Amino acid sequence: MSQLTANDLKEKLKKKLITEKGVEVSTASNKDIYYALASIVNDEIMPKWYETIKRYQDKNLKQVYYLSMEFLIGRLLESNLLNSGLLNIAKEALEDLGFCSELVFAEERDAGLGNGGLGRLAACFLDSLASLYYPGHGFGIRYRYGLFEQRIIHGNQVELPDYWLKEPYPWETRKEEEAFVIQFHGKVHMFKRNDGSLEFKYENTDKVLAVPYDIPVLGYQNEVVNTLRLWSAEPVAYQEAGQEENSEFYHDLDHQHSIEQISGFLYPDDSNYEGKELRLKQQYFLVSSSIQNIIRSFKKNYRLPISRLPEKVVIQINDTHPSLAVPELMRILMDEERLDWDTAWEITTHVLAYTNHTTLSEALETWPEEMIQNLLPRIYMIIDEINERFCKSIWFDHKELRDKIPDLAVIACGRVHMARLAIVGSFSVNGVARIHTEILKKQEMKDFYTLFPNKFNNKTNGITHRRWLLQVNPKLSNVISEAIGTQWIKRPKQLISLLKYSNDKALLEKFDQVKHENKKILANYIHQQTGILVDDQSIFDVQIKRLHEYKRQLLNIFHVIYLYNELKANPNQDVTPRTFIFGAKAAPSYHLAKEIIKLINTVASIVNYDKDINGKLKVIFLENYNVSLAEKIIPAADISEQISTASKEASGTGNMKMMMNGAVTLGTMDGANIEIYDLVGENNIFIFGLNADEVLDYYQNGGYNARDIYNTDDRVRLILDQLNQGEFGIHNIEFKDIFYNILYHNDPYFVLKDFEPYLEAHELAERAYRNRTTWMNMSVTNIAYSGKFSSDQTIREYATDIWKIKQMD
Ligand code: 26W
Repeated sequence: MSQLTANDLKEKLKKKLITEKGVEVSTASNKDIYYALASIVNDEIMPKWYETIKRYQDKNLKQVYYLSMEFLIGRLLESNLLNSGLLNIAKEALEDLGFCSELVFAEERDAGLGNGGLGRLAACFLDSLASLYYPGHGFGIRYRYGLFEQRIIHGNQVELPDYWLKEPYPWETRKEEEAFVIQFHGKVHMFKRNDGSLEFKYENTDKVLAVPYDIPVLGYQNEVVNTLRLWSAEPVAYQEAGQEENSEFYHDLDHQHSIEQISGFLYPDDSNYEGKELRLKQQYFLVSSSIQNIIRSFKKNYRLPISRLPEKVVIQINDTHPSLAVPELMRILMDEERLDWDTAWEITTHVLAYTNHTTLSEALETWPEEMIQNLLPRIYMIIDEINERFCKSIWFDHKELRDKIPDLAVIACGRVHMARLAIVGSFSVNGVARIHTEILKKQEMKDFYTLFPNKFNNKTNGITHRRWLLQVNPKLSNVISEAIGTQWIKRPKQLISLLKYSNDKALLEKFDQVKHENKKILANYIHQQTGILVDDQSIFDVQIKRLHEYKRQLLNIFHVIYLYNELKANPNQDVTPRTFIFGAKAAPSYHLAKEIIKLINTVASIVNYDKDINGKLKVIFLENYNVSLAEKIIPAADISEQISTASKEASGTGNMKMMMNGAVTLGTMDGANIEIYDLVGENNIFIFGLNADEVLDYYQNGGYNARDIYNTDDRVRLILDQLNQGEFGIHNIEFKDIFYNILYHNDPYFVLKDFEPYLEAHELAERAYRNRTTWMNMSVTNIAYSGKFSSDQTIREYATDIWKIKQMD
């Protein structure tokens, strides 16, 4: 940990400003200060980074590599200060110099290199790996454009490009000399060598250079600095491309542009798989550069025969997006390391492990056979052989599954099924919450579970409590530490000691005060952003996540419309004022999701300005939901809305973040909500609605008729008619698709079915909230149990059960 004092830091800042920027503190901008401070932190980091790499090498430790198309790391200055033990003195130094630390931190652009849960999980995992002294590193893509920036214009989502690299990014180091060449297209020729082995030669391939940019990943005050390596696509030098210096090819700007496009932008869809060739190129680009890198490091560091790769290397693939790792590792082992098929297969299937993050069928990746064949001819040959051998093994060794071969084959009906490829090629397949893993085993991957029962295991997700509690909620962290000491920071499960105080009125009041202060801060932010005044004494009811039908933001806004209708009918109703806060991006091509955003904003524009309502109800849609915005909202949440149609949300992680900050969950028995329920008990959570079995039963056997509810429930009919008849101040057709989806497509996500139980859950919550002691007791109980969801716990489980890696001592 750094020994710097606030005064040292001030001096260093002054010096940096002069030497690197030529400005004095008195004239420095927040941005100048941001860069100067980042540079000081980097000076602290660099020697530790170098030391960490050396120590891993000296100790010969097995390494884990986390391959992911997404790393949603957000901002780094504040978390790097926190982890290097400099945050408090930095805040003090900045204040002394007349700067507001928050404004300085806000100068950093979010690294939005992810869509949502899967990308943020990868970032939390890196934090835990480093904090727990594990030799673990991330490999991803350095997209020039991250997830789009969302603006709301006249209630509609508008997408703007996120050119986050417009200004220099102080955390990355370009390592040109460590680049690799990646090959696409071309022809493969097969030759027999004298020893009978096969040699594959490529002709006319398109070569692309993968240049790494390294970002340090700091452990919490433990001197460890791991690496997140992001690949950037560039044209290769003409010599390497086999071209003349002044050839047309090399100077063809279109060609250069098409290469750079490979790391050009992040695909903004986290639900619908899109079969675009560029996406496939991105996937192979990530996989090939990372695996080449892993093999080179293995050879350089361990000097062991390649057959011992599984002793020193394990690769976790984050969903199926990097599942070309299976044939790519096979290719390198066979074509470059000259191993035979069986030996290569033995190694591959002991190095790769696969995590599944969704059971939504529309998200399951399959690629047209010809596309892979044309883009990656050698890889296609290998997949074809994997498929053939796998199908044969079923035919001969699992006769009972012969009929199922079309549903199991890696290549079927002209498409390559990536999840099947990942399962066959990995030694571990895990789901991300208990119920999710059970659904994989019993339904989605049932036959694979029969074939490989030992591969399947559960690893419930987690979140880093360092960012999501210590950093984002310093006030709450202080009150916790005053009560139970600071040990929970290194051992989050010790938050459980808070239970002893869950009836201590004085302490509960302190928690209440902190929540209220956080709500005031958020209320100010809301005012600043939207011009709307919200009552900081009202219940802050929060739903923040990607917009998707299965997540049911629609159910939430229907409830708001219901409350509004009730208040209009009876303005003097004695209700606790409520503020409903939404944050959500819709995939640009997801029409219905965008219509739901428009509906939320339309309801907001009516409710917020209706004098009859007298401020008892407010609806806030905060635009551009991202990691930094989550950090502002979560500490202020009272109610955490986790209302997905049961069976659909693999885990959820926002549920854990809000719980850890003292919000009480109102949700369905889905994903990790179930595990929250098991811990806190039925009195400390509001559960409603269909459970997963009931939902799956309806899907299989029918029996649900949404129109019956429309016909019999006046409250529901009123809402739907208001949508359909343009009561919300718009012409009739605006929300027709929502209306049709519910009544003509039979409400596929059971919004109407769960409507009444949802109302009841809200009524219970409102009643509980009125009794401050009851509520704060619930809130503190949730914080107490939340340590279980620290990603430290999750990473320990991955490390011992799957990766078999050791902490550095
Ligand atoms: C091919 C398009 C695509 C892109 C991303 C399909 C699917 C994805 C991800 C798998 C979607 C995702 O982020 N899933 C979420 O993963 C979280 C971390 O495990 C879980 O907590 C969420 O429940 C799950 O929806």
